[in-house]
Amino acid sequence: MLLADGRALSESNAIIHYLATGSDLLPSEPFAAAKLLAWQFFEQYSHEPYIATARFINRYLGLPEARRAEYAAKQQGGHKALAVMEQQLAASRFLLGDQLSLADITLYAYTHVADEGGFELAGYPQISRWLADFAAQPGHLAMGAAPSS
Ligand SMILES: N[C@@H](CCC(=O)N[C@@H](CS)C(=O)NCC(=O)O)C(=O)O
Repeated sequence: MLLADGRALSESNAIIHYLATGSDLLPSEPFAAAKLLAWQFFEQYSHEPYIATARFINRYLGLPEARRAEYAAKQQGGHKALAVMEQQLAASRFLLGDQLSLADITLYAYTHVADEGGFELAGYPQISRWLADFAAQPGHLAMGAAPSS
C-alpha cells in the first residue's frame, strides 16, 4: 500500500492494522490484542500458504500440470486450518468472541473464496454461518462491488 506521503507498507496484516487504527476492530484489552495477533500469525503460517496458494494455482494459473501435485498437497493443510476455525466458531460468534474484529477480516479474505482453491465449505457449518454473518455486517462490500456514494 502506498501512502499519500510516498511511504510504502507491505504485508496484508500490517496494512489492515494501519487502516484499522482507532477503530473498534482493534481490541485494546491486552489479551484480546494478543489473540488478534495469534489469529493473524495463524493466517500467515497455517491458512494462507495452503488455501490462498491453492486458489492462486487453480484460479490464476489454471491448474497447470506442473503444479497439480503441489495443489493436491495443499489440500490437507488447508482443511487442518479450516478445522481450527470451525472449532473456534462453534464456541463464539466471531473469532475473538461476540464482537467483529480485525481477526475476522484477516481470515474472511481467503476463506470466503476457499472453494476456488478446491476447499468445499459445506462440511464446515460454523464457518459457513460466520461467512454469512460477516457478509451481512453494515458496510460490507463484496469484492468487485462499487461503493455507494
Ligand atoms: N505475506 C503476504 C503474502 C502475499 C502472498 O504471497 N500471497 C500469495 C497468495 S495467493 C501469493 O501471491 N502467492 C503466489 C504463489 O503462490 O505463487 C501478505 O499477506 O501480504
